[in-house]
Amino acid sequence: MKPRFKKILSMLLGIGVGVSVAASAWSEPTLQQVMKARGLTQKDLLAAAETYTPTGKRDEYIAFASGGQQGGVMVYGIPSMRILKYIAVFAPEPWQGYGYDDESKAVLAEGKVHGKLITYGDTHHPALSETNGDYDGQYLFINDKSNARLAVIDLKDFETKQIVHNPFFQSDHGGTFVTPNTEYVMEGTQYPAPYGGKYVPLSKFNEKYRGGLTYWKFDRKKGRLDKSQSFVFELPPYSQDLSDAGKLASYGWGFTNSFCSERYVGGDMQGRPPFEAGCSSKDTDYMHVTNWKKAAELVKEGKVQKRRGMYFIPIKQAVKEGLLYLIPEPKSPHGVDVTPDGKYIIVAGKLDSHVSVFSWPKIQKAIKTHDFEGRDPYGIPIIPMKDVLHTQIEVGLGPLHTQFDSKKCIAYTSLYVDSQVVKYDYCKGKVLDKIDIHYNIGHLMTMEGDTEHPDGKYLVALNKLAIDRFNPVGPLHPQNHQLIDISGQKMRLLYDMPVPLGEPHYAQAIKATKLKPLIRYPFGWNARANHKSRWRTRPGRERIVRHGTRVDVYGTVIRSHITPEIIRVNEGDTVSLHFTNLERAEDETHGFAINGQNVQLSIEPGSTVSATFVADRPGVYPYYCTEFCSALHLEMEGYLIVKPKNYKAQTVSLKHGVVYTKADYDKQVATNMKTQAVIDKVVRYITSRNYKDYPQVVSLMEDATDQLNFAKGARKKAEAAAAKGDWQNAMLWANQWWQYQVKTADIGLRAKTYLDQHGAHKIK
Ligand code: CUK
Ligand code: CUA
Repeated sequence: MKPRFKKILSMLLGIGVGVSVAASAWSEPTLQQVMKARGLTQKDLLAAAETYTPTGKRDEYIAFASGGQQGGVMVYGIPSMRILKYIAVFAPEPWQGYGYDDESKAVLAEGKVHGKLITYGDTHHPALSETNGDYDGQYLFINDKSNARLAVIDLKDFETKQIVHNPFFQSDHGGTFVTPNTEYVMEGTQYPAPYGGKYVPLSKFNEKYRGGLTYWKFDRKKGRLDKSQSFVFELPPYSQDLSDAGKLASYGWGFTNSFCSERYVGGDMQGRPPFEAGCSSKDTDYMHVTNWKKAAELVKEGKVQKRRGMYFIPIKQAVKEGLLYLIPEPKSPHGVDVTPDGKYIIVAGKLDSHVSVFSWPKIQKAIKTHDFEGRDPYGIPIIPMKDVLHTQIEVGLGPLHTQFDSKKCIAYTSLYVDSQVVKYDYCKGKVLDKIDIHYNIGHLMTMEGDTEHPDGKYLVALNKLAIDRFNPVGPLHPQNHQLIDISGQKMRLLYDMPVPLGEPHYAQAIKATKLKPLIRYPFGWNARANHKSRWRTRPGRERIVRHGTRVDVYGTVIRSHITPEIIRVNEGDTVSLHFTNLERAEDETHGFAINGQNVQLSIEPGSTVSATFVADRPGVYPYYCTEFCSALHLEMEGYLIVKPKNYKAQTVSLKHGVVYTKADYDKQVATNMKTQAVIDKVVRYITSRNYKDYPQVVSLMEDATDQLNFAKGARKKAEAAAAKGDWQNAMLWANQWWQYQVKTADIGLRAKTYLDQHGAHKIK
């Protein structure tokens, strides 16, 4: 902003203009001095230069990482590793009002398990929606392992829109993974259990306990998972683990591995050897190969029965129709990852020092020629491992998960026990490089690493332990995400990011340019449900409506007041507050908190947010805006007055505060006139530029116009009161007129600054 404007505005606001500090006597330290003082090496400086992101600059990739037991998703930029947001999913999050407003409570309620509200999640695998095998930046899915739930996040506003509970499963792990056009979202069980959570004694484990794999149909138009069009594969009570969807060559198929195909049930207190012994006694477990494309066709032809509101494919039917096969894989495997071309499936076994590379063409051939070595106890054909293996590569101890490079045949696998990442060529079966990780890596991710066209460039190691890496903060340590450069032949560690969240399992990173989130909502939007709110309220239409003991407050928020400022109800009333944010400017969210009611709302520009509670205790409850939104933010306040039952009102006139005179009024009006001159100047400046080319500025101008109209309204009231000699009200309304002017000027100057910074030019 031009100093002249700033100075005038500051004068009017009564704020002194800061005196700039005289040029300092000492000069900036040299690079060498900083290196010496902080003990940095040349290598450190290089890593710093590769990750440091100067103020105003943005990241090339955006990562979506599981928040683990925190039940949400963490969003950060790469390579800066700067955290941008925690998306609330399965657990309440007050800053976003998630779990505190009626709209998000409805989303959380969708995730009830047998009627119980669950307010945490154990999130493991985020999955970005795909179109033609590449991330499209539209949606994000994530699972809750402990409660067998999935959630849908819309990347238009980074909000959770839906939670679904699997009516069959008691846990899930092999989700979420999407098919190449997000036709389906895969969700596999982890711990076998009787379907639907029924009681069946453990002695009936083999007969009645089951695993499973659900293909949730995604309705992209609605942006919702459609339970009624989804199907579930019945699977044996092997502990199914991770999944991945086939792509290109293997399109139409899915892969899910398992551990504990021994079907062992522990019971240390019953004198039985523990699970860990019984679940790793055999040399191999099974990879499950499922044909979802053909299953979808059968569903379409009406050949699949429904159970629990979903299509259900019994093992028998799956075998008969050729939808399900097993392939032995080295014992207790973890990750199963399909290569970008879809030709290989890489399985890494925790207890085996190899990665096993299975060949899709060979698997296909075995299926076609009925090359089976037998059937499992449930009648599922078993394809001989040796016939479909491409190669096995000795990579190190505890291999878990695999990700891919932009370069052909190059993969990276995490080594949990060795605490390393190994880089290798899976076509030739050759190890190329290893790098030490600090400590115990679980998942790893490369940029767009799950797509048909990975970007390579960076790899993030998602580690289980931080141990002594950071400043100690008590026995519970932060997690550690390590950024590694993979653009060259040798991997190079660039950065350690401590994360004070739950255990990181998986993450995915997308090119930042693919994300196009909203800046503001359409007017009166219910952001959780993605439609207009029935409670939206236009300026000037605020009202309080009573129906029996229910009181609906149709309110608005805009700098710097909440309408209404006084809400009177009776003890025992059900109060439902509905606030619409009238702002159009970017980042003008207002908060709303009220004493003692567990209500904390985040009302983003354009949105309408509700909160309902019973006013069960008489009293006076201050409420206010919780976001520092303007100079008069603290004055964005009001009172909820809950009148006791049987209260006898006394008539007392509302008198408080200072008494004003004509002189006060005249002085205020003089100030208002000067302020108007500043506003006019700013407006002239903006309208003489090509401001209409900047949607940001256009919406700021709309906001400014609103405020100016409010100013006109207040001015009329001031002048009417002055005409009657009511100097008290004349002065107060004159002051309110000025408040609106100040907001107008503030918005106007923001628009002007934007134009100056974005090279707007004069128009003739
Ligand atoms: S899991 Cu945690 S490191 Cu749930 Cu994919 Cu492997
Ligand atoms: Cu709105 Cu502070």
